[in-house]
Amino acid sequence: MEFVLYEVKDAVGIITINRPQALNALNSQVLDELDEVFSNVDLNTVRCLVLTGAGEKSFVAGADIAEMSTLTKAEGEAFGKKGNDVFRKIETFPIPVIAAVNGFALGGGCEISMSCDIRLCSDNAVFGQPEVGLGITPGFGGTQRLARLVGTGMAKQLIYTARNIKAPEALRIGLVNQVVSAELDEAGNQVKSAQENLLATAEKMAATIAANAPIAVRNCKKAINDGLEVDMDKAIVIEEKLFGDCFETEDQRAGMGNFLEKDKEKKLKVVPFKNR
Ligand code: CO8
Repeated sequence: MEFVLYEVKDAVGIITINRPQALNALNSQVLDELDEVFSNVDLNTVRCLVLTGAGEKSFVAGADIAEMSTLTKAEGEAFGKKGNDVFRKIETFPIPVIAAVNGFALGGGCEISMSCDIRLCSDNAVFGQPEVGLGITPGFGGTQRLARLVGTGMAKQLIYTARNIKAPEALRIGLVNQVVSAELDEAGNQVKSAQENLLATAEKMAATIAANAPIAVRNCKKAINDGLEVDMDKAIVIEEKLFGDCFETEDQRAGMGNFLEKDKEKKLKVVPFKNR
């Protein structure tokens, strides 16, 4: 692959969009490669993913403006669908995906981060939906996911004004879960850059998630995602079914067994997912 890197550390997969010469902008090839990487994640061994961008400056500076500049209406719609299909795949991917947003997350960059389950960002991150300034609407789910994440009024304000916001404001409005700065030692010397610390924080969170019961974690993601699309009466039925689905699994037996046996480490002795 030319533009997407994939690395596995224990049960955590790290996907890096690697097109720094264009600030990791999403062209068709990047979208195709992302689709392929997600299709090839070994779900028997990997339990959580981290998605990030190469370099310190940019997570993803949007869809590729040069590629989009000459599209016809039909081609524009098809390009939107291409991105939406990949982003929906991320959103509904069986295991959690953490976006580690290092720098610019504009347009399609903000949108791909919103298709992830959790967003962590470095303190130099900049979010925005600048599309109306380019004569288009957000086209990779921004009009839908931003409103769901930060509320209709704030989403409309950000999208209509095309104003970029910095990490502290993104945190304040609930667009990101956490802002990560450089790690300093007691003397104030930098131990890790914000980018390094961001990745370390994301990997640590992913490892924590990966150490929990995998069937339960998957069912939580599905329950939250599917439940948000229906009314509460239907939503609690979705939860009941996924809750029930956990029983008689090794996850549940081991998880509750550890508690009852007063296992000091309280570590889940869960089997690989394929042995379910
Ligand atoms: N597309 C293509 N190339 C890009 C993009 C992009 N989105 N962003 C940056 N680049 C390229 C630049 O052209 C430049 O290339 P070169 O060195 O060959 O000239 C290189 O990356 C470095 O960029 P800059 O020199 O501009 O770097 P600066 O530090 O001066 O500025 C910015 C950084 C502020 C991030 C600036 O690059 C910028 O404004 N980029 C565009 C941001 C943007 O508007 N993004 C939204 C795009 S629209 C979108 O994402 C819609 C998604 C839905 C699509 C639906 C399709 C139907």
